[in-house]
Amino acid sequence: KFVVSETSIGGGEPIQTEVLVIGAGIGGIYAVHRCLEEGLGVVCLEAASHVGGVWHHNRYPGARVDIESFDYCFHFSPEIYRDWQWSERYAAQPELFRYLEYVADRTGAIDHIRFNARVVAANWKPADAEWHVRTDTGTSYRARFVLMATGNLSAPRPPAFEGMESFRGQIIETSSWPGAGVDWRGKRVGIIGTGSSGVQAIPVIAKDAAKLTVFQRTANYSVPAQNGPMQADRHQAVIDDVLAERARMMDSYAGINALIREVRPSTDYSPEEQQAALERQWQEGGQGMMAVFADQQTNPVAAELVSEFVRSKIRQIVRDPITAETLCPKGFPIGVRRLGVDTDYYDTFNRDNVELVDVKADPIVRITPNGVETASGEHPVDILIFALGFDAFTGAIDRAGIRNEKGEAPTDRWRRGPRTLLGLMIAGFPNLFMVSGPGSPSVLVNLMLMNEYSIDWIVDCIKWLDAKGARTIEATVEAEDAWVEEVAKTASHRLAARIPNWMTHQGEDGSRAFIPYAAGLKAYRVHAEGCVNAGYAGFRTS
Ligand code: N01
Repeated sequence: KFVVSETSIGGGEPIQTEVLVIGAGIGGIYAVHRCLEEGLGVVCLEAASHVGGVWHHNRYPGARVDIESFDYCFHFSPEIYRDWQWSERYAAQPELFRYLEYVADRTGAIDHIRFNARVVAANWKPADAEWHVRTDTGTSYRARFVLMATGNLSAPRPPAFEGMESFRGQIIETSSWPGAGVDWRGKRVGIIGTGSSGVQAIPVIAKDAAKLTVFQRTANYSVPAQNGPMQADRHQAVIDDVLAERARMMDSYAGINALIREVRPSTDYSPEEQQAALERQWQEGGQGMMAVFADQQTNPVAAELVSEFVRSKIRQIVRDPITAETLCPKGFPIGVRRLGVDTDYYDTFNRDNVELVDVKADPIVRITPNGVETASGEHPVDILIFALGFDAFTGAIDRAGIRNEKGEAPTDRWRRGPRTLLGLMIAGFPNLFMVSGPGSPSVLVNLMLMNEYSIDWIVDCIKWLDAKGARTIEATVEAEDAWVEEVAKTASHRLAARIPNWMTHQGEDGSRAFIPYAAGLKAYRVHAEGCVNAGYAGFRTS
C-alpha cells in the first residue's frame, strides 16, 4: 500500500514543486503534513521503499525507543495522539514503524512521498532562484525550497576491517538490518559495537545463538529500561490535554518527562540520601538517570557519584569479576556519551554462551574467512554483526550532493565543526533548510518535539516570505558566526563537550566542537523566536 516507486512517475521534464522535502522519517512526514496544511506544493523524496527513516532501517532485534512512548510521538494533533494506543512503555521498532506509517496515512502525507528515490544532486540556480534536484533514477525536480529531513543519525558508518571480503559467513549491519530477517538460532554470532544499538541487540541475540561473542572497544554506561506494558493512566493523562502537554514539554530542556523534575545539586544530600535517590532511579529505569542531581552534567564529582553507582550495579549483576570490570565504563563519566537503555544487558554476560572480548586490550587484527582474529587468536563466528554507529550530523548532508552557486558543499567550511544559524540554515545556501540540524538541540532532546518545532519554524518562515513577496532567504555569515559562538559557549561548561564522541567534531587541526546546542529546547526557542520577532534577524531576503 505504501510503496510508490519514484520510477513510476519519472519523466523527461523536471517536476516542479514549491517545497521539496528530502527524507520520509519523523521530520519528513511532519514537514509534508505542515506544507499541505498551508497549501504549499510539496514532494518528499525517500531513498527507501517505506516511510520511517531510522525506524525503518534499524530493524535489529531488540530495537526500541529509549524515551517513553507517550513522549516519543507526535503531539501536534490531539486526535492522532488519542487514537494511537502504545502497547509498551518503550515501543519496539515494529510498533514505531507502524505508527509512522499510520501518521503518514492519516495526514495524507503518504500521497506526496516518492519512494526508492535517493537524492544524488541538488544545485542552487540563482537565476531561477530554485534548487535543481536529481535522484538516482534520473528524475529531476525544480523546487523553490529544499528541506533536509535526513536525520542526524541516518548515514551508517560502514565497517572497514581488513579481510572482510574473505569472510565466508553472513555480514549484517544493525543500521540496515535485512527486511527478510536473520536466523541466528543455533549459530555462532559475533557483534562489534556496544553503543545504544549493541546493548539492545546483544541480550536478544544471546537467547537463541549457540554462542555470542561481543567485541567491545569502549564500555558504555547503560541502565535498565524497566520496560513493561504502557501505563494507561499516564498515557490517558496526556490524552486529556495533549496541546497543554506539548506546550509544557516545549518549555523544558529536553521534552522528555523523565527529565522534567525539580532536582537539587548532589551536594544538598547526605551520602545515604544520594544512594537512595540513585537506587530509586535505577528501579524506575530509563533516561531519568541523567537527571538525578542538578549538577551531574557539569560537576565532575557529582558525575562520578552517578557513574560509580552504575558501576556498582554492573559489579553486582555480572558474576565473573573480570567480565564485570571490563564492562565497567572508565575514564569518562555517565552522560557524556548517549546513555544506553537496555533490557537485561549486563545479566546477558552471565550466560554460558556469551563471551566478552575487550578489543582495547586485545585488538581486532582482521576478519578471517571463519571469524574475527584478535591479537590473542581467532574467534570463529557464522554471522558477524556490526553495530558501529553513524556518520553523525554531516553524513546525510554530504551524501545528498548539495552545491551552491559557487559549487561549494554545505560542509566545506565545517573543518572546525558545523557552521549553521540555529541549526536551520547555512550561509551561502539560500532556501535550503535543515530540520533539527547541527547547532540545534537535535539529538539531546526528544526528536519528535524537536522536529515539530523546527518544521513549524520553517513553514512559518516560508509563509512570511510569501506575505512580503520575497523569493529567497539566507543566513548571513555574521549571524552564523555569532550562533556558532553561542553554541560553543553553551557547551563550554558541559562535561560532554570535553570527551570525544559522536556528538563532538574533531578538527584535523586538533580543534574540538560540541555539535548540538547544549542549553536545551526552551533556551533554543528563546533564540529562534527572538529572531522571528526581530523580523528574521540574521537572515537576508531577496
Ligand atoms: O552507535 P554508537 P549506535 N572497532 O556510535 C564501536 C541512537 N540510537 O548505533 O565507543 C571496534 O553509539 C564503538 O566503540 P567506541 C542514539 O542516539 C538510539 O549504537 O568508538 N568497535 C561503539 O561501541 C545512539 O547514541 C537508539 O570505542 C568499534 C559502537 O561501535 C546513536 O543512535 C538505539 C569500531 C558504536 O556505537 C548511535 O548508537 C540505537 C571499531 N573499528 C541508536 N568502530 C534508541 O532509541 C566503532 N566501534 C534506543
